[in-house]
Amino acid sequence: MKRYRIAAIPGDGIGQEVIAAGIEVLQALAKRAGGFEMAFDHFDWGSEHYKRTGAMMPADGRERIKGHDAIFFGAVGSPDVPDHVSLWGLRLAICQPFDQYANVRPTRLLPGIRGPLRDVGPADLDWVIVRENSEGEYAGVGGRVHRGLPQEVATDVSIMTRAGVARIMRFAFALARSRPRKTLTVVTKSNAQRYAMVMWDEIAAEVAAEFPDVAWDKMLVDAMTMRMTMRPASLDTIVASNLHADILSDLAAALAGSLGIAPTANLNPERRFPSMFEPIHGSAFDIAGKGIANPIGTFWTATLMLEHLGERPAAERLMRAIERVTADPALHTPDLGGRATTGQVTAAAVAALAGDNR
Ligand code: GGG
Repeated sequence: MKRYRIAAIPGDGIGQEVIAAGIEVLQALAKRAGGFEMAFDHFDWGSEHYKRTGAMMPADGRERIKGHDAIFFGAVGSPDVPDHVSLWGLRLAICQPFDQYANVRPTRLLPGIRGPLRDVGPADLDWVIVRENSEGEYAGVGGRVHRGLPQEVATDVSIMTRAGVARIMRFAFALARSRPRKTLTVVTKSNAQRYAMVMWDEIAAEVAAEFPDVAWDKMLVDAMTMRMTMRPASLDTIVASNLHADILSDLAAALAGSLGIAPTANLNPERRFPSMFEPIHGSAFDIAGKGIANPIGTFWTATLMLEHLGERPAAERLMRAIERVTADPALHTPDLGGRATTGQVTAAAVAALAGDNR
């Protein structure tokens, strides 16, 4: 019997509710699927920890989770802590030192969910966005001088390295190759950003030569928003810089019905460090504590974690349960226009797992 040790970091707001739901479903799945167990170690890091101690996580935080098989993360962000403090103090403080450079964001129209696009069905919207997750606009390079004075200067410098761009391109081309359509769209802004983004394009073309069986094209990020909306079926795998992909994946989630269903994996593909799995959504303080957060994004995220752990049949089993639940509009939470609670959706997922005899 395999036993996985998972570090659970629910974080802020609805992160608490969806991670509890995710653990309940994963434990039910492990029991149903057999062959593996999951042991969760709980870490109370986040904005409350910051208010108590002055840090989002302890100084030895990464040391305490670096031996785990995976990290199951909720959300970060609180109305009474500046967003840049909470984001850099927790999510990015894990992603960047653990070199989780490939952020993978699948988007599909799940059964029973209608997106806002007219005449667009599940066959027309089936994407994976690959977000460069270690540098670019999130390099953390910059500063402020002469604070508060009329001559104040502030910079955020986007850093792109040949090594960083080449590895995310290789990852994205390989992922595109593994999907039936073998198609990759490289998002850029090299008309306006004439140094790093031009290098980004050049490296894309160089890496493309290693993948002659993958068809690829290039889109300016502004035009990409239009293509995603007007011609979704023309897209399959997409690779973009840290910031561009962050924005595009919110659009993708909205086009697939709700941010509440969107999953993500922060991968260290070489497995030198644990990878981290989280729903795309943030802490959503407006609905925190009301019991109406959509746990589907976390359940889908759990399938990505299972795939990473090598438990593909269990991941497929969980995905079938998710699709059974979303197919029933009575089990839609308010973000999907329904009235179901987090608890009802979770119970339905557990029941769907129990009833799956495959
Ligand atoms: N679960 C994802 C999450 O908590 N995101 C918070 C956030 O503000 N993210 C911004 C970013 O990562 O760029």
